[in-house]
Amino acid sequence: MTCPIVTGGAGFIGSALVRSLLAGGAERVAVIDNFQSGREENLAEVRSRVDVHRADIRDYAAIAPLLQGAPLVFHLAAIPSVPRSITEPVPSHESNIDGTFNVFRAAAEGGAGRVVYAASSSAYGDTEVLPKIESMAPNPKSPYALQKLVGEYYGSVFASCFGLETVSLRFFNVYGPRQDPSSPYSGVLSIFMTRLLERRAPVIFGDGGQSRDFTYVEDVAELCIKAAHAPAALVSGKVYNAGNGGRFTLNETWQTLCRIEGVDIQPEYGPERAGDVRHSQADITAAVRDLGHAPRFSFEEGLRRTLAWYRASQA
Ligand code: UD2
Repeated sequence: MTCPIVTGGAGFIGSALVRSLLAGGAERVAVIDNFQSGREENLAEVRSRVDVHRADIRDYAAIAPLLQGAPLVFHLAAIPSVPRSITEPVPSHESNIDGTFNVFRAAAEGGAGRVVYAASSSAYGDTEVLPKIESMAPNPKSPYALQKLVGEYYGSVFASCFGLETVSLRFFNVYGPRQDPSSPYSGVLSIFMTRLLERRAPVIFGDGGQSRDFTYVEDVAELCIKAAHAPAALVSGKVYNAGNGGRFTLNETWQTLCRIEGVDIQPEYGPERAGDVRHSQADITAAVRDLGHAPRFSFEEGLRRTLAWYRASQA
């Protein structure tokens, strides 16, 4: 394989990364996806420049030949969701830990150039201090958080023991066009957006005072590409926050959406979710310094763009 590869490339974030790679000069991009949550239509307008391989990262024999000699591997394939990892811990473990090990192993044995790994802000758990900085001790509160953390550790160990260049990016609550709102495990903003357009109240789990550093998908895609090209001596084996740097409570977020849309809908409240982190906010100093991270989308701008996409896709 001579072009960049994106595992999970038919998914919400993966397909945004594929589009950014192509827009940034890649002639072709290869995608590995098992299409469990990925969708062909996410790649529709770039499909002629994408080599799609329907394969599962849990199947080493299937993916190893695809990663052979790849200049860059972006490993985004995963079963996301904190609550899903609690109700269905086995598939989540198999994809997120075993599958991730397979990707690192295939990349190392196949002589791949670098692996950029999609880690998660959930690794921090609840910290006494905000924003959260990479030097803080991880404190995973859910199987998902632990699984994503294990992937980071594998990334560091593959760098130190097997000479594979790796960079882990802790994604902070990524949102934007194409995030699938249809599952109970969907990201909160995709659910809020569709509820808003249907003029229905969302259900907020807990008191709505929990906060997130919501990060627009294009900013994350750009950062993945920057992480792929940063000097190895500086970044390989390391972990960086991939956030926006801000923090909004769910109550504030719903109010902002209602204001943008010009409606007044009171949310409903339900029980707090198991494994939920209370507050999340990234210190992005290290990513700015070492990777050139430069988020372009304010929260309100990102919300407006995303809402416009959901409106168009429902029309
Ligand atoms: C975690 C990670 C995130 C990413 C993601 C992948 C943290 C802080 N963030 O996101 O970086 O790895 O996992 O899945 O750990 N909620 C509602 N109503 C709903 C849906 C959700 O109130 O209908 C709440 C939920 O309880 C939580 C917040 O919204 O407090 C965000 O939930 P989410 O599932 O969108 O993402 P989260 O924070 O688990």
